[in-house]
Amino acid sequence: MNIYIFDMDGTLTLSRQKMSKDFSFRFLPWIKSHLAYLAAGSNYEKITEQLPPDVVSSFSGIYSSMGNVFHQKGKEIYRNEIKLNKELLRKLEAYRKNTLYEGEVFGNYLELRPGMLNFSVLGRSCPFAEREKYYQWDKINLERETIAKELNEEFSEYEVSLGGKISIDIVAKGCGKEQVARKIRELHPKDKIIFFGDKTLPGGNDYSLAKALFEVGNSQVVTVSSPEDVLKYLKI
Ligand code: M1P
Repeated sequence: MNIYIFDMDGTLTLSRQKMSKDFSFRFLPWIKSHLAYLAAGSNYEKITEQLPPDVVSSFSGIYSSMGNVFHQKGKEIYRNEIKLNKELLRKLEAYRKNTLYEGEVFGNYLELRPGMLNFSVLGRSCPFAEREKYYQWDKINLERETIAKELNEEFSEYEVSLGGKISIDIVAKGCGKEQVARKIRELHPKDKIIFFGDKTLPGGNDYSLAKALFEVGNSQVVTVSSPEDVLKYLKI
């Protein structure tokens, strides 16, 4: 039997958007007849906002906050916490203050989730149009990539990666999505694992999971650019 793992933002949905009606119509019958897990950077609350309840309940388990929280049948099974270094927080404040982005910035730029911190210079409370505006600017100016590189060099106890469109995810070393590979391999020692993610290359927040799956063996990583790619690959 194959075991499937899906990232959420950029893979099953557009970043921070609800699963489209067409996608859920085609995906729901498929997931009901397969064994699948979710491995999202988002927290559980956002997952239940973005995915319809029958899709949520069809997963065999849901790993949220980069694998630091695990839910089964709507019940939280475990959660990890993260210790934040004051110097790291000071640095993040300085990035926000000294950004070269000239558009408006918004609140909730530091979002603490179980086992991780999500940082966005733009601020998570931005309207959707501003999210796209920053994303296009960042694609040219590589602000997030530069911040992640600098933080990874300076703070060896953390791992900093790019997830969605406006933010970066910070976890304690070894406490990112790679945890999911080991947990699922323990639950399913002999089955082939197939993982779908959009940020599976170095620097992306699916990379540690893709790498860990390679290490645990008998697995495959499918890199997608959109939910459409998932449907095409699954032929549904
Ligand atoms: O799951 C991918 C990412 O989705 C969101 O990213 P952004 O708001 O930058 O588009 C965040 O929830 C982020 O943590 C997560 O990794």
